Amino acid sequence: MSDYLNFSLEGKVALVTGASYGIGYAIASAYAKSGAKIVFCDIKQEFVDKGLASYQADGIDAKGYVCDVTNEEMVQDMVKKIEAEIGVIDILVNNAGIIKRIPMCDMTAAEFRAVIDVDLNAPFIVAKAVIPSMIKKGHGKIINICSMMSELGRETVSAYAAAKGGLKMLTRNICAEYGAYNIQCNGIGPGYIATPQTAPLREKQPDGSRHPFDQFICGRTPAGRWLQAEELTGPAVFLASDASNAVNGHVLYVDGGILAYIGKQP
Ligand code: NAP
Ligand code: GCO
Repeated sequence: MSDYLNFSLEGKVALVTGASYGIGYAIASAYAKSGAKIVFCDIKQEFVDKGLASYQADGIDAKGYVCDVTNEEMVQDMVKKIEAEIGVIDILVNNAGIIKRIPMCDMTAAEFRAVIDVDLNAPFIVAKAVIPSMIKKGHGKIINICSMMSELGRETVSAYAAAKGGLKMLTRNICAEYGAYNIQCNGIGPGYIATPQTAPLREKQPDGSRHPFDQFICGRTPAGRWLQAEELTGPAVFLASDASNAVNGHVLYVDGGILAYIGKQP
């Protein structure tokens, strides 16, 4: 079969950061089912252990490392260990991320920096750690998990939007700088996904009614619902496979149509 229709990840090593649960877990699981060897990291051993137990329960043989992706020394050490123990990383998904929902003028510079550190500096650090071996190997796939906030702003998420907007441009710049080495760097821009990160936006109100944001976002989404992390996996496998070798510097929005829609008339 020609590479153009090769969606398999057979024999590839995939590192997904922050993949003990949530979107990272869904993507890593889909990669395993497409034939890849899965490696993931999380900031705490307890979350790595929980993640390993989940992967095992799903019949997935994953390897987990404790690594704070904002710490360049830890990242460099982790990548060296992965290369020695598993093999050169063919696919990197920069998934680890945090958000702080604070009105900008109430946010401290330290809080702003903390979000930028995980959501923008860390993808730079991890990509920089894996690219040299990808160049030597003659190919590589880097997928950065962007956001609606790579394109849109909203109240209380200034740091997160700045980071995710920057991540879109980092994606394009890695494409520009390393496309010549057969490295494709693309983004996935999820819409609103039901994960622990968005749980506060879906919490039932004291009177049992839906959270106002829950109602708002369903009205802003043509699909009329929150998306599931598993709905990102097909696009994630495509961008990790040879089928996307001519796709580079692109952010694929998997948002149920939010970016195309002005919103339901009240
Ligand atoms: P999540 O449930 O909060 O999971 C985030 C993961 O990142 C956790 O495993 C977390 O580990 C890990 N992490 C955080 N800081 C880290 C660090 N310094 N080093 C290593 N791991 C770290 O988030 P999610 O909803 O799955 O989102 C995953 C990615 O998708 C994020 O980049 C997020 O911005 C993006 N995204 C989410 C949505 C959505 O609607 N959910 C939409 C668009 C984009 P700990 O638990 O140990 O902190
Ligand atoms: C928020 C949400 C969003 C999602 C996602 C949307 O507070 O608006 O957390 O930012 O996480 O990034 O694409």
